[in-house]
Amino acid sequence: MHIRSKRSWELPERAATPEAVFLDRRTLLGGALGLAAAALPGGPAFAALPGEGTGATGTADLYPARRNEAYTLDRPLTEQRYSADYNNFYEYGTNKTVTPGSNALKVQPWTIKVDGLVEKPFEIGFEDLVRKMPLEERLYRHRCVEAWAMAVPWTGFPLAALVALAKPTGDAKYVRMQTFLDKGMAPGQRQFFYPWPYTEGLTLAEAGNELAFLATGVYGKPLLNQFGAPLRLAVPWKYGFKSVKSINRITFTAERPKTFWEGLQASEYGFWANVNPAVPHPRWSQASERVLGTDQRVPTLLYNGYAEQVAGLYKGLEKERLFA
Ligand SMILES: Nc1nc2c(c(=O)[nH]1)N[C@H]1C(S)=C(S)[C@@H](COP(=O)(O)O)O[C@H]1N2
Ligand SMILES: [Mo]
Repeated sequence: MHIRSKRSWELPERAATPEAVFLDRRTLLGGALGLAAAALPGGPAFAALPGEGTGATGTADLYPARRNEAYTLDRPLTEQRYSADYNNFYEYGTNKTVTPGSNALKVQPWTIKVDGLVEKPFEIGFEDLVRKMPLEERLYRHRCVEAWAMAVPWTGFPLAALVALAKPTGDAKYVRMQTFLDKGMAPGQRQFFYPWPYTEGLTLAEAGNELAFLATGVYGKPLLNQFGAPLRLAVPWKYGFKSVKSINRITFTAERPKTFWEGLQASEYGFWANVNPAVPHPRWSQASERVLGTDQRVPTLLYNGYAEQVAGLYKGLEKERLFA
């Protein structure tokens, strides 16, 4: 993989329109793959989708899970053919076309390490963990800091249930979540200037909020690789980069974890990263967003529309950089 003169995080969206992305795919992918990609944009919604089937983890019998109707949307769900073909997953490249590369992600077996300030550190197999957890489906919005957005049906369980299983000690204040580190499985991790492994974190209060969700599935099936199989975070009131993919380590700490994006560009991507249309990114406005699969731009909402559930978390923290 070559190093571009302009790094990808210097642009809100490298390809401004879906059309440009599809053109890009056709140029990038030759032969049989190119043919498959070319068939995508106009194809039927649920046939021959990118990455289909690669997320199978031995838990397929758990899907579809019961939908929790408490989580409603103000917009239609984004069709899978759009959301599954426009992803950020730097382990598999810095453009939005990560699906072919993410086939290299091996999700079985998958072990999650739970450590740090807990009663007793442990490791647990992904399948064992999922079978202990109360799976449900939730419709969530997702707002990337680059100003594209989607609405997807995640299946998973509250992060609070994992915290309860981990039993953090009284000293723990934060939960740090990390992606695997394996250059062989993720060519993007050979790019030395990134602070791998991808790391994110929340305060324990945020982690205990009802909206904080660990997703194991999407569209009624186990997670496709490009969505961060087998286990990814979904914190819909924050910019998308907080929702770390392919988690294999969860650590409870007293210190605020240093995140991947802080390590890369702290002036632009902070720890809190709550969505706020009134606070622009240093290089672009956050006032509106482009909805994947449409050519619409819609106004962005404070906390991405979830203020009622989360605004209380930030009382007394007004001096923090809550919105960047
Ligand atoms: N490990 C890992 N997690 C990640 C990323 C990444 O590059 N690597 N990108 C983040 C960003 S910027 C966004 S917007 C979302 C994208 O999720 P999606 O591809 O499922 O839409 O994943 C987040 N989690
Ligand atoms: Mo993002």
